[in-house]
Amino acid sequence: MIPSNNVVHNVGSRIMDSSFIGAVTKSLMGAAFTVGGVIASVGAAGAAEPKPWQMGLQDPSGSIADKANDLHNLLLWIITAISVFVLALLIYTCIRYREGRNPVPSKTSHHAVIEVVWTVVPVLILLVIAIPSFKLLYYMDRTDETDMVVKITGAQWYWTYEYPDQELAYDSYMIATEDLEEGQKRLLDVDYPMVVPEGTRIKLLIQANDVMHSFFVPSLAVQIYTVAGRTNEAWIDVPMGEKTYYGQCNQICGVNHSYMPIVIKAVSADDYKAWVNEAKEEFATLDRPAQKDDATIQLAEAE
Ligand SMILES: [Cu+2]
Repeated sequence: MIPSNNVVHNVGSRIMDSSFIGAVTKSLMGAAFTVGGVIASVGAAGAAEPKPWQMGLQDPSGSIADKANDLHNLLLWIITAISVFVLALLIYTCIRYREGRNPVPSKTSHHAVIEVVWTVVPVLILLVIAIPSFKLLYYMDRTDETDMVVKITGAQWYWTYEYPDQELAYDSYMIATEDLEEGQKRLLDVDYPMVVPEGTRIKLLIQANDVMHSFFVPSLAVQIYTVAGRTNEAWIDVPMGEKTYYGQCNQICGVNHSYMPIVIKAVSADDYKAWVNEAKEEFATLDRPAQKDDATIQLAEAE
């Protein structure tokens, strides 16, 4: 028996969490500090969320996000160098070979050396990009070292979190703008966040109840589609420190797509135990209205 809970459900709008120009600026400045793999790590307390007028990515949390951020910074250096080089070449050509200075244009149509260079150099650049990309892809694909499992189900328009080891499940709805309390974030805070212990690696089993959704938490660098009838797997590396990570569904999933935010709350191990006990009591009396048609869900246990 997996109990659950069902509360208010509401509206809001999407928030952009990054912009390209901002990312370039920030990363160019940030890259100087990140060379050598040193990432300015985020403060232990607080929240990972989009900020008004934010430029650049959210601060990375955990090993996956650190690596993704490093790759992003590397790519920005490369893409910036290529863009500057091409622009300089264009400007030089326009000036040097303008009609006034160069009235009789060259009729050259082949140049073996140049052709070899402009084929080989891009291949080398792609190789330089591919190696860290594949390393990251394999790193974030799966891991055997997870400490616990959370099963996440996307539904129109809320999330269901299930802790199979704890026999605990509940729904998570956005808090309506009119119901917000002091300090709560509009369009981002939810009634029941996904609570996890700090410093854990968590396997996520992700599926959908109806249409496609996407579980996206930028600061943890996790984004995975939820598909009905299929279980996708991902994992997150929640670092030490009590912190709240905000995310959103980022697959257009219907009229209230913008109103199914994700909140992951990392707490200390003791607080987590206390929360599990409380949650078991709180959600035990409720049935599972959203998923009453599901067969009783039997999940694989964490290794
Ligand atoms: Cu959705």
